[in-house]
Amino acid sequence: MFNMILFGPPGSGKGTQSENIVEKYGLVHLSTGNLLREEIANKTPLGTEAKNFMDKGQLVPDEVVIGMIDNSLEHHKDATGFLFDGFPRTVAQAEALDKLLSLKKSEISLVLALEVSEEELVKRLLNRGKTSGRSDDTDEAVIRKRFTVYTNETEPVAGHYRQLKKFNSIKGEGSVDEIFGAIKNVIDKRMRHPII
Ligand code: B4P
Repeated sequence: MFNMILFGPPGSGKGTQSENIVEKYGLVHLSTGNLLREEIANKTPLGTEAKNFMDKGQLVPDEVVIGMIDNSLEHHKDATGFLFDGFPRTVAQAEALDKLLSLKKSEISLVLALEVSEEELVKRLLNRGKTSGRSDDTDEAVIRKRFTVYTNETEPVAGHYRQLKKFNSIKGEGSVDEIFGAIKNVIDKRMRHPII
């Protein structure tokens, strides 16, 4: 199996590039953000709870997102690999993911981070907020709060995978095609030289 994590701050292009990666490499796309927004759209109790956190720019509790990922892995037993987008966002989520995969005799093959400056991120998210209807993208204070949460809770996940020698990063600014070209180089290299 080839399992990768697309990593980076809110608005760095994870959702955008995930579409390209999934199409080219046939991985199953698991985006916790999309799964949570589906729960909200379906007005489930989980969605109602999650919306309270998301609208404030906070993370949804670990046990909620870990449970969602566990269910999704079970639903795709025949997958040849997974692309995790926006997950894990805390070290506890990363440890839980490593455990879930090891139960399936698998592991993370690659973590790839997209690096984008904060000013560019704010511009992209406010721009998306104009058309997406996403309530977490319309208020600059909420966007800035998401960056603080990212620095405090999510950045340490990079250290977790750096220690395991699985962490790589590329510049996430430029055209979508240019960035996808750089992503393909890293993935192809890792597929040729897996970490054993
Ligand atoms: P997510 O849905 O993961 O969203 P995101 O981080 O805001 O955005 P993403 O990075 O995917 O956006 P993209 O760059 O594609 O999370 C939303 C919320 O859900 C979180 O704040 C949290 O509350 C909750 N949540 C999700 N997962 C969780 C977890 N594991 N644990 C706890 N809580 C969780 O797109 C951004 C914009 O940039 C788009 O408009 C796009 O068109 C544009 N763009 C992309 N690439 C570009 C480029 N190269 N140049 C210019 N613009 C570009």
